Amino acid sequence: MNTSAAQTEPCPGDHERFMAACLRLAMRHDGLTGTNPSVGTLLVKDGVVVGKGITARGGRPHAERIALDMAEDQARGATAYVSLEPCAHHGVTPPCAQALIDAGVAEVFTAWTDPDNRVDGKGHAMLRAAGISVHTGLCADQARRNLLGYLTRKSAGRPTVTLKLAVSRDGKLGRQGEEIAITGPLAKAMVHRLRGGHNAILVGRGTVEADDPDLTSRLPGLEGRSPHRFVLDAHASLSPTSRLAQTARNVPVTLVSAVPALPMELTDLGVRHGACEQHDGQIALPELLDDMAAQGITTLMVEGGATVAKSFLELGLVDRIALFQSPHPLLNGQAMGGQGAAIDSPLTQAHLNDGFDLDESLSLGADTARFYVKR
Ligand code: AOF
Ligand code: ZN
Repeated sequence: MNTSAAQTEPCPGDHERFMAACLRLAMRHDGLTGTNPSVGTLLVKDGVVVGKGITARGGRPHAERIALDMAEDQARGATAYVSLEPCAHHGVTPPCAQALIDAGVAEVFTAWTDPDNRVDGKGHAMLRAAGISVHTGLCADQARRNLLGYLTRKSAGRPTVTLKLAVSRDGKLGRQGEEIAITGPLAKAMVHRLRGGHNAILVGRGTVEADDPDLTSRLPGLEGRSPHRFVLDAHASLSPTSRLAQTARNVPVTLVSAVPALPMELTDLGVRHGACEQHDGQIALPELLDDMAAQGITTLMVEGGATVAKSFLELGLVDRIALFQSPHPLLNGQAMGGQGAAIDSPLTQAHLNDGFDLDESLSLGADTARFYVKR
């Protein structure tokens, strides 16, 4: 028996392992590739990785090109794992499907078909027509979760929306007009990590007034990943001394406002004006999200407050929920004190039961974090 051949023949578990590695690779450039999705590619020969690539910052070159350049001649006869169907179109770069064919790759595994109408199955078809054996849908669930921003922008023309809520055990978000820390330092660090994985973050004017947040990502190594900050501020009344206004030169701040122009003291600080449509005196959220998608924003995190969260939920605009929960009730536990009326969380068990699946659950010290994905 030829044992060495048997050892190098990948088993189904290996294919999944390589694709999982590919998906993790792609995540490194999430939010850094503009309107292009961040894709990962591994080229594997005799069980050894001979090439790897991630869609470059800014969106080009594509992942396959980078992996092929690394592998050079070793790409011949190799197996390619690509987190998204290789492109079939002549865009800014030549088609990756053709590049894989030209390099002599023998077999291709992909996790998801590219919904871009210039690709949409044509990449797979080109590879098959060239005699390459193609397997699609490997690790598809994980790929869908990772690509959700890109997929939502392609299918619904808007960014994917993560609603972040921090609630006390009795389901309160805080108290009117007061800054209360509901959850502890580990949950806070996780929020900063989440911010770093989104292109944009949005809050209502009331949250800025109550908390004076800066909404940046301040974890070591993620300082450069702070998202574009949007404030729903119909009357453009953001204080020039707020942390947001004071840091607008370093990390962009846009006031979404119905006024024709922002006050000069805000524009002087670098605060941008986002025009908006209004419906019944309220900022029209679907149109705002369309505008964001047109600017290349694929992932948006909504961080409060209760009214903004409620509007997003009611309009069915929430794709993911990051729910942080403290074990303490607001009224009796460590978060007690203060005089303002308690604010109820707009998220109900009925919302979760009807529309979301629990994806992941974590303990963060005494707090818990639960991540839900729209069904
Ligand atoms: C791939 N590999 O790494 C990425 C792909 O403007 P272009 O020419 O860069 O094309 C953008 C489209 O390419 C994008 O909408 C998506 O369909 C695909 N992205 N394809 O083969 C990659 N990022
Ligand atoms: Zn490509």
